[in-house]
Amino acid sequence: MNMAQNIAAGLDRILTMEVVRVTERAAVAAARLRGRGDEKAADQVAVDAMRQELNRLAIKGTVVIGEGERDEAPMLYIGEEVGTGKGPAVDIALDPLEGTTICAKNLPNALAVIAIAEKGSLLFAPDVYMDKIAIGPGYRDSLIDIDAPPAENIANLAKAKGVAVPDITACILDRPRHAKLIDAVRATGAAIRLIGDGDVAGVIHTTDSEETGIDIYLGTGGAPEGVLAAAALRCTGGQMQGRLILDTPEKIARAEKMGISDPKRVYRAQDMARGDVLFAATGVTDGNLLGGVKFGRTFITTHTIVLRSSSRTVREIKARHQDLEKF
Ligand code: VTB
Repeated sequence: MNMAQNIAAGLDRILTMEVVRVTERAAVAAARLRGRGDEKAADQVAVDAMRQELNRLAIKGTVVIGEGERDEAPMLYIGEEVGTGKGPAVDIALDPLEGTTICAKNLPNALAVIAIAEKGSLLFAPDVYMDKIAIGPGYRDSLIDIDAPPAENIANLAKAKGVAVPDITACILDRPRHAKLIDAVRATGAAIRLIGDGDVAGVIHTTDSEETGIDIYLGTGGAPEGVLAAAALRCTGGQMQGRLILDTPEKIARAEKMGISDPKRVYRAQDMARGDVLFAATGVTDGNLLGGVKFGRTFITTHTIVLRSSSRTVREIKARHQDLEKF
């Protein structure tokens, strides 16, 4: 396939390199406010920085997963047009600071995240909870089932991985709503890594279990974070299932307005992020997969992964920024 055909077939390849700046910049801005106990301020600077950089990209972008509805979020709201307007028409899902509390406490795995996909190919998810289950690549299709008991999923995974159940580690958000789930997983003998926030990272961590020690992600988190994680998994090859939790008539109506007619539908990663997808995440705080931003005397270091679904390329970019003025 030549370059022109490649572009016609999906996203512009050049974007893969360009998008890095967007998450790098947001991460550096947020990192300056690590450990200050001010979640809002950290989020705000990340949003400003991401938006500025995003508006330099040669795309005709529409934010589909962003900071919120137009009336509640002045910037990077759902529906906002971003980019220079000259370039491919794309959908964008973003979270300039995934894990605002993590950043405010300077704990592991806060990220600046973005996914770019062909127009109309990202799930337009309402800001409700989503039940999620995810594992990494290399397993047969449908090894996991969101409707099966956790013990069954964990036993199937252990068997497929060729290890004993106690050698499996599940990542779960530390929330009272997960008490039963946590008990059920512990009853199997498997280990749990409880995380305070940041389930985009939690899901992504399943894709490199050797490095992160996480084999499976279980539990409910934000639906927008589910779409972002699905975009990453489309590129790395893991499996994910998600179901929106639409437990009130108001939420069902909200979802309907966004085009969701079956409130009980189970979405796989490929249903949440279709077609060609680009995904980038830069570490804000040190984490299992990505190092956090480091402020040196003469340069700033950032660590980013950039993924693309059509080629399944995983790029890690460690950048040394010597022109400190730009931040
Ligand atoms: C998760 C997590 C986010 O929200 O999606 C979580 O990834 C779910 O909501 O970092 P609750 O906090 O209500 O459980 C965050 O923690 C914050 O957006």
